[in-house]
Amino acid sequence: DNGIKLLAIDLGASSGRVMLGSFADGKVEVEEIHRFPNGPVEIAGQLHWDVQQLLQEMKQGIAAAAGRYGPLQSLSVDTWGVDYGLLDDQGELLYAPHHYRDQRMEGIASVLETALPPGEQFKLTGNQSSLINTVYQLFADLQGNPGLRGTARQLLMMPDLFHYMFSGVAAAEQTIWSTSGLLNADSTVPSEEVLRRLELPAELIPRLVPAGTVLGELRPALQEELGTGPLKIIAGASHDTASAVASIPYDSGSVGTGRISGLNPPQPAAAFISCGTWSLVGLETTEPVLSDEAFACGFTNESCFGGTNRLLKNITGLWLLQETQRSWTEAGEPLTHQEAAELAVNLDRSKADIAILDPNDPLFSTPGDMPLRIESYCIRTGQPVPQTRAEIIRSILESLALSYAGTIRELEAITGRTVSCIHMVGGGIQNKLLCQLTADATGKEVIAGPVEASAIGNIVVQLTALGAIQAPEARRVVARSCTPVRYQPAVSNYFYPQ
Ligand code: LFR
Repeated sequence: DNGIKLLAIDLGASSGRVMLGSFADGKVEVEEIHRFPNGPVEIAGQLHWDVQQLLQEMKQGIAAAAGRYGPLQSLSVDTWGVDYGLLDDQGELLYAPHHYRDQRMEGIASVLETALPPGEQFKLTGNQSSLINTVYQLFADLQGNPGLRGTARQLLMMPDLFHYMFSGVAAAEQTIWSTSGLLNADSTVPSEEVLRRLELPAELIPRLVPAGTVLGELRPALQEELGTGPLKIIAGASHDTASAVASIPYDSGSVGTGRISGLNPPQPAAAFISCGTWSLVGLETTEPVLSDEAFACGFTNESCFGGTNRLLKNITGLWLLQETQRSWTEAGEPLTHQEAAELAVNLDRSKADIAILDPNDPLFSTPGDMPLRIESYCIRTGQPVPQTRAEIIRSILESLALSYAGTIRELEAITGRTVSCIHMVGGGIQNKLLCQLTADATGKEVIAGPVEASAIGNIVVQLTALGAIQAPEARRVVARSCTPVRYQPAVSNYFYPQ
């Protein structure tokens, strides 16, 4: 038996990829079929998604996979959270969807927050308020262009939009919608209170479906154009972070209620860090955690495959390094990831002079000359300005590790659970120094893998939708398929306070 072949399309911050997933003998394998750029496009001073170009690239990848491997069973797209497109009454896109790093929300945030303060947003939706959230973007769009109230009929989150373009079926997949700030804290229905308070049209939200729902088939015209045969379009865990967390090979004993229980000591928990452009640091819990403490520490609650909750904090991640490298490349002196890691490892480990950055400082959140911004951050905070490339990289990585450690301590305090180990997944774990520094800074074992977390999570969720495996098997399939790399915390640790 040749097993099952399907496609996972993962649209990330720097590139999009069409990946072939193969399932045979209880294991999954992933192969990259087609990779293409996915940066924001500036149009008249605002940042947008290049939807048509992306569709074209995805089609190219699908056709290539079908040509090479024959019949494919299904396809599912995952992307980062919060972004969306608006459709008119003909089902046409009204305009190129905005990219969340666009800055049009800044002017209206205070108006929104007067009507619905961040603390209330958190209690109602479980989401930490953030200018990038769908709720802020939509509010800004409707304020800036009131005519949209007459023309917009449906709001599709980006994976929903691509699934709609492929299948003709519009639905709201739960994990991606759980990043919107528009759903109840359990992510099963829109929050009527939020919609009412902000005067947002409830009709825009399509029917919600859980991760792992077969929406329909690839439209016949596309089947013909791409030579695929009947291919199922699946709403998977279409938020890339939900897919990444679905790929973590821990057992279900790690999922606790998230409530501090005075009676039975709660089970130790495995925490996760999904490492990419963002670092998502958290714990999986059975219910949303809506305590004042969770709010005050900046945690958010999102939905996982299988209906569990993800209590996590968004920390600006390898974005800092990516933008730094982009600046160097533009200056004609590119540095590869590999070189970057090696350079930094070779630095003297006496860390007294390393500047520590707050990765979430607003200074770092938009595209720009990162080395220059790091310099001004250090001057502002009275720290030594890193002088060499190695020092800049080291400063970024140490800062990330320190903020992970602080977040893990907060998670322990908020849930009353001891974090026993940390699963790191995603492209960022190829940076071995970051993994080791994370073990050192937290004092916990780091279990790193899989690297292709979003793609593998996307694939195993599709397998459940196809009925090839049961949901609880998904993580065991990943565990059989990938061998993680373990990092022990350094024994003598003079830099990180434990
Ligand atoms: C990671 C991610 C995060 C989300 C951020 C913005 O790629 O999806 O989970 O908070 O991007 O959408």
